[in-house]
Formats: sequence, C-alpha cells, structure tokens
Amino acid sequence: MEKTLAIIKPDCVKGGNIGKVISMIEEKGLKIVAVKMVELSRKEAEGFYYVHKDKPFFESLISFMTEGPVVLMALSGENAISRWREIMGATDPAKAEDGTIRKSMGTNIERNCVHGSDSPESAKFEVNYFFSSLEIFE
Ligand code: IDP
Ligand code: MG
Repeated sequence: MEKTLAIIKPDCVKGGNIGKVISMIEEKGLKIVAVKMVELSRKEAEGFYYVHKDKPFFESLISFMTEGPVVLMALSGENAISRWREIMGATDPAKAEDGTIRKSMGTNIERNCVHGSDSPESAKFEVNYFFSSLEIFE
C-alpha cells in the first residue's frame, strides 16, 4: 500500500467543493487515512513548496495557498500516488481530461483546486510534513 498527500486548496474550499472532492476520492477506491482543515502560515507554505522556490510563480503560489483554509489528507491505496494524480488531472485545468477534478473545479493553472504528491520521495516528505504517525489511521 502506498500513501500520498492530497490538499484541497483555498479556491476549492471557498467554492464549497470539499464534499465533491472527498466523494471522488472514495468513489475511486482510495482510502482517507488522515484529514484536517488548517490555515497555512507563509512559512509552512514556503517549506512545503520549497522545490518551487526559484520559479517565477512561487510568490503568487504562496499568497494563494495562504489566503484561506485548506483540507490536508493522506490517502492510501495501491499506486495511490499516480491514481490520485489521475483523478486530479493536469496542472492546468484547461489541459486536464474531462471528468478530472481540475477540469471540472479548477479555475486556472494556479487556482487548480487540489494538490497531489508526484513521487514516492515527495509523498513521504509531504505526508510527514503535515501529519504525525499518531494522526494516520491505516
Ligand atoms: P502539480 O500541482 O500539478 O504537481 P507543480 O508544477 O508541482 O504542479 O506546481 C505546483 C503548483 O504551483 C500548481 O499546482 C499550481 O497551483 C502552481 N503553478 C504551477 N505552475 C504554475 C504556473 O505556470 N503559473 C502559476 N502557478 C503555477
Ligand atoms: Mg507538484
């Protein structure tokens, strides 16, 4: 069993889409093994997205991710990392497949509703960044 980190981003929380996202996760057979709603500080968001610190969109991304509450989740399942990324769709909602979360609920390449880890290494870092072992129920 593999674990991955999912985030329902501030745009998606504001849009009233928490339930829709969670339904899609469960309908596709991924298990939510940890969940909490938090407002990220700038420091927390910067640390989480450190791999993007030199990108031109970094400052804007940090402002976006700290503009309101987010829902953090750890998902578990076989190939959970790639399966969750498939359910999310491409980074840019305009390029995402029909039926994906980003296609149906994302606004643009930045305000794209959800996050998912992209590799076993990042999944480990990201799940541990937000959850202690006592908060994960598998
Ligand atoms: P991912 O979320 O699909 O893995 P990444 O390339 O890791 O995409 O980028 C992290 C996040 O940064 C994206 O989900 C999106 O919110 C934002 N982002 C990525 N590329 C751009 C861009 O070109 N302009 C503005 N924001 C971007
Ligand atoms: Mg990424």
